[in-house]
Amino acid sequence: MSSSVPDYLRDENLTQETRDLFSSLPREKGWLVSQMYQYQGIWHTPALLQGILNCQNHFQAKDSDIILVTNPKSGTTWLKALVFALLNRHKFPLSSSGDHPLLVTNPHLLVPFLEGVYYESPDFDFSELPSPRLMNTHILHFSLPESAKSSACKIVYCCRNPKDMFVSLWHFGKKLAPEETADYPIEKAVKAFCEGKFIGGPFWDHVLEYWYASRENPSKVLFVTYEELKTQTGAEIKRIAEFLGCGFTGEEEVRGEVEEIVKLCSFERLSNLEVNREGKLPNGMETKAFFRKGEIGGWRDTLSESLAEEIDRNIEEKFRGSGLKFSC
Ligand code: PAP
Repeated sequence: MSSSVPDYLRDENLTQETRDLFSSLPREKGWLVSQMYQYQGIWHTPALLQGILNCQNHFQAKDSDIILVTNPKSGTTWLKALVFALLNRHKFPLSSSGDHPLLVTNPHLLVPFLEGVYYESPDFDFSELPSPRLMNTHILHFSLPESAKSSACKIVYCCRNPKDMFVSLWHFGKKLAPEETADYPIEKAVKAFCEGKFIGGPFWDHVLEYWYASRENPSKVLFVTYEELKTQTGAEIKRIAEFLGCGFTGEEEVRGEVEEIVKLCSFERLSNLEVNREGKLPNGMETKAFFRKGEIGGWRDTLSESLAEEIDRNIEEKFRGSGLKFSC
């Protein structure tokens, strides 16, 4: 793989136990990675699977924890920024936002990615994080560490319409690993996505598990969408704050705190910061890779009508009867 490929797409640092487990798992040659493995129903890169196993074995959730969950490319970076800003609005006031951490630090460095950290530093001490601990993951609900399910910790799940998510991942992969993805036609990738044999897939299992969990236990799991975040950002920030038990006071609203968070975390603001244009994460990934278009319906310039219809048909079938609809 080329040197720009982040650690979590490699297959180094795997324990012997994990290599043994791999031999019993279904495997496929995937887009972007030479091998993906299916574990607890989801297709993973070897490194992220190692991270998930470490996380399942070692992570102990606390009642006060907040875990942000997404499918890759569904709004992770944005959600991290929004929730970081709202939780820390007293510590880092928004009005004097000239020195706000989000202006000088990429959101991924402010909110640790559980399986990524557990892959890169298996001994990382999460107990050192300030309370409430704010973390993110792509782990399926079923596969979350037991304590994350049994404790009172809060989960905010953000879902994005599958065509935009797929297209975002497609471009991300091409940027990250141009040589490895060059000969892989998009038709084949759409087919794999619709069969569920795509990194992080099946898409529908991931989304539906959290969708049903949010309906069964609305005080534990909050379900938000990228599209609603985009069209009514302020209202969604308030909804997330209420859910997390740190709703805005009337005075804060009058002072315009919600609007300050909307502005600070907007695509335009974050994507133009030096740290997000020129920066790199410790694993070598360029921070600009997390900011592309930030639009609803941006899939139109990448997917042909027939590929879009193929995804639509598949999604319609998988989500039928769930009560969850994708509008674009
Ligand atoms: P990750 O799961 O790998 O961390 P994630 O942040 O979910 O990635 O996805 C990046 C997408 O979010 C990009 O979408 P696009 O490819 O369709 O453009 C990126 O542009 C978008 N994004 C990043 N920050 C923001 C933001 N502040 N507002 C809206 N969209 C954003």
